[in-house]
Amino acid sequence: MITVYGRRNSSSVQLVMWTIGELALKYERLDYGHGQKSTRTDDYLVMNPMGRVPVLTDGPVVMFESAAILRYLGAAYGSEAFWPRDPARRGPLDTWAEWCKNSFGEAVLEIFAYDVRLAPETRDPAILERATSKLIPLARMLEDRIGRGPSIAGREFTFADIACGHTLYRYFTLAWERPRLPGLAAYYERLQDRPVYREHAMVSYEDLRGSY
Ligand SMILES: N[C@@H](CCC(=O)N[C@@H](CS)C(=O)NCC(=O)O)C(=O)O
Repeated sequence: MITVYGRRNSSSVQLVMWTIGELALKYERLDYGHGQKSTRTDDYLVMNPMGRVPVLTDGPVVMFESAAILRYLGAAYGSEAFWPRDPARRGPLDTWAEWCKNSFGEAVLEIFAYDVRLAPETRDPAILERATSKLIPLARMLEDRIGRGPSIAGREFTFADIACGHTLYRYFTLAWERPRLPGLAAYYERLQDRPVYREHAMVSYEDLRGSY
C-alpha cells in the first residue's frame, strides 16, 4: 500500500497525488506539513531529513522529492505510454519534466509567494515585477513546446504533463498579469477534462494566505 505524507494544498504533494490518480493506484494520504501534523518529529525526519512534504512510502521504499517520486511511480507502475522504457524516447520528455519543475514551476512559486504567502502589508511590488518578468518568457517557452498539443509529448499523455501541468492551476488563478498565450490556456483546459487533475491539482490555497 502506498502512503503519502503531505497536505493537499502543497504543490509538491499535488504532483504526487495527481500521478497516483492517473495510475489508478491504491493509497492513503496523511495530512502532514504546514497547519497539519508536524514534519519535525524524529520519526518524520528519518523519512525526510529536510522536514518537508511530500514523503511517499511503498512497502520498504521510502522517498522524498516529488519529482523523484513521479519518476519512481512511472517506472514502477506506469504504462509504456506514460513512462517510455526506451531512454531515447523518455530522455527528451524528461528534459521538459525537469525544466517544468525547476524553471517554470519555481517561477510560478515566486508569484505564489508574493500573492498568497506574503501578508498584503509586507508586499513590495518590485518583487512581483521581477517575478513576472522571469515567468513570462518561461511561459512562452512552454507555449511553444506544447504547440497544438495535445500534450508535452505530442499525442500521448506522459509523466512530463504532470511535471508541467501541476502548477498551472496556480499559474492561471493567481493575481498577476498573465501574457496572452492561447496554446497554454488550451492545454490547461484539456488538463481540466481529467477528473484526477481536478481532484488533486486544483486545490484551494486560501488556507495558506499570509502564512509567511
Ligand atoms: N523539492 C521538494 C520541495 C518540498 C517542499 O518545499 N515542500 C513544501 C510544500 S510545497 C513544504 O514542505 N513546506 C513546509 C510544510 O508544509 O511544512 C519537492 O519537490 O518535494
